[in-house]
Amino acid sequence: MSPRALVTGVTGQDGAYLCRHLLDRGYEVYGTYRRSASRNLWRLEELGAADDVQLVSLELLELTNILRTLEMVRPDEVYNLAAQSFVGLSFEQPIYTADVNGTSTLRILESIRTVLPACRFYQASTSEMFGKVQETPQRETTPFHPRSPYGVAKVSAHWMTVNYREAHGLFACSGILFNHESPLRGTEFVTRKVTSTLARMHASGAGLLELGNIDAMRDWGFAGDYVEAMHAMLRHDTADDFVIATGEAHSVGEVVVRAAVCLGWDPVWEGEGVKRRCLDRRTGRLLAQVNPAYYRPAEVDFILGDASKARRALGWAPRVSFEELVERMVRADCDRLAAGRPLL
Ligand code: NAP
Ligand code: G4F
Repeated sequence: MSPRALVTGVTGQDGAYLCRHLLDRGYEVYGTYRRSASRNLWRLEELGAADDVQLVSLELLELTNILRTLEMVRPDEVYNLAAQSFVGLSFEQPIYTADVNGTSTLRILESIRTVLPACRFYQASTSEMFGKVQETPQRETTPFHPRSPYGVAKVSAHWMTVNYREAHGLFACSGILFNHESPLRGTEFVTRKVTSTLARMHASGAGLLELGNIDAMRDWGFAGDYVEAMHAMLRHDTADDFVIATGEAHSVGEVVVRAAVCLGWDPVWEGEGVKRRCLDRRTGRLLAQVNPAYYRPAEVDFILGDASKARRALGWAPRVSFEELVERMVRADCDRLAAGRPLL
């Protein structure tokens, strides 16, 4: 019989890539989405997975909904990817974020313990838990110091996952993933904001990219590589926690430069502080500028992961480089525009 997976947050970036990965390995995949006026399956469609995933309506805030879903699907593996995943919004909606990202993980763990204790569980944890970093690079043993309500909620979910493993013997893993991007990334996240805005500016000859902290450094990888690590964690012989990262960090400003080069511009950042601007050297065209409105109340300045435990235990390593990742995202946005498709 095919193994059966339940993936929460199937309309999101990672949900789509993970479904594709599991389907390709013979899984029967159930994907949860939350009901809305219009279904949002474009990512699954782009990966050719929309017709093969069995869709289940699930609201993470509703415990009875989680219990009924587990009883109905009876999965071998649960991947909890659903979350309010935008760090910036968590400063405006801290209580909602704590409930969805923190307490909902507890709802799922308690439901698994009650209904299906043999089921394996993956929690989508994050490098945001390291926040104001206590050592560099960050590894599984690095103490947490989250810098946003998002990060705090994810720390709570991480420790609940560890606790249900230690207290109740659940096969529960926490994947501490550093930023991972793709052509399916939401346009509110900085990499895709850059590639979609610059692609539109390139096609139309007008517009301007406005950003917040362009000095923030992230360890950026490709989402398609990272979902392989999620699956490997649940197929490992023991439940454990793993950092997943590339081990290479780049600034937001570098993302802009790389994307602009892919579009044929010759970009250079000039100026100081909030007056910084990125120009095309050849034409003098203003491509990007800093707008303090995009600054966050507390920032994660520099994160860099050490994934050597995952490399050793799971045989996992990233394949797509930073340069190739940005190029793929720019190309995908240009192709969408050329085909008259919206940049969602
Ligand atoms: P994403 O694209 O924003 O997807 C989030 C998913 O969660 C969407 O399907 C969303 O549904 C769903 N969701 C949100 N609130 C919900 C609720 N109350 N009930 C049910 N579903 C809900 O995020 P992602 O980039 O794929 O990330 C997947 C997970 O990994 C998240 O937990 C995120 O925090 C974590 N993570 C991401 C990264 C990264 O760099 N991408 C790194 C570390 C950890 P709608 O489509 O209806 O909004
Ligand atoms: O792309 P971001 O919004 O991602 P952030 O905050 O690192 O969070 C993402 O990665 C986490 C893993 O570490 C995930 F857990 C989380 O769910 C999400 O997927 O911002 C990246 C950096 C930040 O320092 C931000 O201040 O870019 C900076 N930035 C500068 N200007 C901007 C902008 N971010 C956004 N979204 N928009 C800007 O205009």
